[in-house]
Amino acid sequence: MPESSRSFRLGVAGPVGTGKSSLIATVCRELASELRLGVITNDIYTDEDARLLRSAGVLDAERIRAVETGACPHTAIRDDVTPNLIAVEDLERDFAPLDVVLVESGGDNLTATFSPALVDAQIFVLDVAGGGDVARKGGPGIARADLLVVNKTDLAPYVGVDVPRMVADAEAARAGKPVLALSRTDADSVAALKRWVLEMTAIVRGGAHVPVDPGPMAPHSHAGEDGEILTHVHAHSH
Ligand SMILES: Nc1nc2c(ncn2[C@@H]2O[C@H](COP(=O)(O)OP(=O)(O)OP(=O)(O)O)[C@@H](O)[C@H]2O)c(=O)[nH]1
Ligand SMILES: [Mg+2]
Repeated sequence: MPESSRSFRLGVAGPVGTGKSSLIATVCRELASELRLGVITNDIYTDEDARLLRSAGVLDAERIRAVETGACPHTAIRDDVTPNLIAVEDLERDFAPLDVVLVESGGDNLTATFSPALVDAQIFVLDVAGGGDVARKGGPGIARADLLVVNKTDLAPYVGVDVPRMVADAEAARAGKPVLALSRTDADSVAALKRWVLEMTAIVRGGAHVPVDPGPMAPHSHAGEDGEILTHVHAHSH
């Protein structure tokens, strides 16, 4: 594929239910008139996220495609990224030229991050409902994603979380990389997210951005389909 038809590939990862699909819907709503967008979702067993995004009506339904990973979400976004790369390249070919393809990871735990072989930059999404101390727990996404989002700040009073404190904890874990307190009900925070995506798009287009691998990950386990526990380590060469 000629270089000019390659989009900026932006990953969105983070624990289950923190608002990854909602953030992608917000980005589409805010930027679909300025940038040519596509979306790839990853779910283990379903295309639920793709259907949710299509029904949000923020982007042409054909520009939103699902990869059913059938396995550990880490595998699909790190170790065997081929199905995702094919999905991204198909989308880029079918709707050429695209400016940005957003790739949503299957929701998982704190350790899942994208391989730089799949995305150019990545957002890691936490939410206040997961607890104010989550940012202090660290992990590769929290420490080294290109942007860390502390989402659903509108819920902070209900779950007893001090947002400035949670943001300060996150900043302390990130050596100067940005942290954004976000709520879809807070227009200023949505504008800040939009600015970050536009700036990152310009940086990646300009060739000045070097994708960074936030890994490595800790060994972890998953319950298999029949209930057995699968423990495995992802080996990576850096
Ligand atoms: N109050 C509030 N709720 C939000 C916000 N963003 C998302 N949500 C809600 O959080 C829930 C989960 O959002 P999703 O966007 O589906 O989260 P996800 O991370 O994509 O979830 P998985 O893909 O299942 O891991 C939904 O009920 C959303 O409506 C927000 O800014 N404020
Ligand atoms: Mg989702």
